Amino acid sequence: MSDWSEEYPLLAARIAARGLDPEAIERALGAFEVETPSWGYGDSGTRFATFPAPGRPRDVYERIEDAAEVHRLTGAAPAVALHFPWDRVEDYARLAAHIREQGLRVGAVNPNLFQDPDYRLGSITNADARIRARALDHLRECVQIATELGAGAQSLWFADGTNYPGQDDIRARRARMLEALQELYRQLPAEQELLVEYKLFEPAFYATDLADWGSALLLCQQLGERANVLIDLGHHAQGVNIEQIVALLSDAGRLGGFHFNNRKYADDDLIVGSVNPFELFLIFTELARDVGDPLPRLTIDQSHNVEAKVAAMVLSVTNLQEAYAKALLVDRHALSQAQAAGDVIGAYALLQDAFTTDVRPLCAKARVAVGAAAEPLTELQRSGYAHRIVAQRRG
Ligand code: PSV
Ligand code: MN
Repeated sequence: MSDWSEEYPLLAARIAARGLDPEAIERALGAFEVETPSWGYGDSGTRFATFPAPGRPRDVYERIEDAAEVHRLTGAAPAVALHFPWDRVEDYARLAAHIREQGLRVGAVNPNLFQDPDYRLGSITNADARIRARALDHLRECVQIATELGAGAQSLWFADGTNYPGQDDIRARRARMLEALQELYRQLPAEQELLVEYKLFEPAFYATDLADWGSALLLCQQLGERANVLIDLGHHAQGVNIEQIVALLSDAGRLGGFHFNNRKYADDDLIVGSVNPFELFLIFTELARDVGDPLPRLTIDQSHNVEAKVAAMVLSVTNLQEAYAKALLVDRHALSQAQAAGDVIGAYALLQDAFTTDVRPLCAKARVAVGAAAEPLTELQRSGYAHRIVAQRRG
């Protein structure tokens, strides 16, 4: 991008000509926040290989430092989502202090019920009461950790499901899940909410116990008001209209959170906005129908297998800022008029006009206003952070 400050006045005039307020949009952009995931900074891979990345963080403390660097550059990533036991430490007061000292806060706490050998046939849905009790204990432990860290949400995803027809009773599994989560909900402190994430398949290949938004919503309704649905972009069948799910859940007051990533085939966990930026834009047009609309808890949920991890996270955050900015540029008044008049092409053209606007000068201005970098990726390269961590994090 050439100098954003030269390009900005033209863009602002164009925005004002649509009857929108460029300053209000800039303020909304300045307030935009997304949580980055501690697990997105560490090594990850496929079932074929994990390639160790030079400079990768060796523990949660270094993962937090990378998250702080992403926030320093983008001004939009002030919270870090944690995953347990991956981020388990002896002393949570010390971890909380480190997070604060790095200028961050704790995002959602994510229990992990998908790796222990005990969970081969499920965690809270397992037919074995001993294993169910163990899974519930871990959920309770995460509530305790969240309390110690001052986190406001438990973000739940269950790998539970069956691989073959007849393997287990679908209804009994559902009843076991409900029983465990009702117990957890009863013990949940008032300042914490439950986010319930669904996923079509993987690792279960026949019937995932929470496979879609309907299953998750029914469960949340049975649990109570502080249980809401979390949408992950990689967790649907091909072609599912995710912005429509956003609209339905938002209208029902049941959209609790969002996991951003991008996919081409399944749960690919690629950099958000890298494959299908138009879909991301349409999702934001439903997340924010007006400038200043409150957004649900937004989190990046990606695994960076071959790309540089801090750079990948920075790019993910700026892609989100740009998608949000474009959504705020939709001329809603003209859109309603076109819709009322049955003007199919006119309505679509309004969306296309917002989507094709180069919002980079606007995002740069909003970032600079909050003390972040005009061009975060360039600044990351210039700062030498990537080289420093390679030198520091040996062994
Ligand atoms: C599962 O695929 C998921 O989307 C859940 O959110 C997990 O917590 C996360 O990925 C990390 O494995
Ligand atoms: Mn997810």
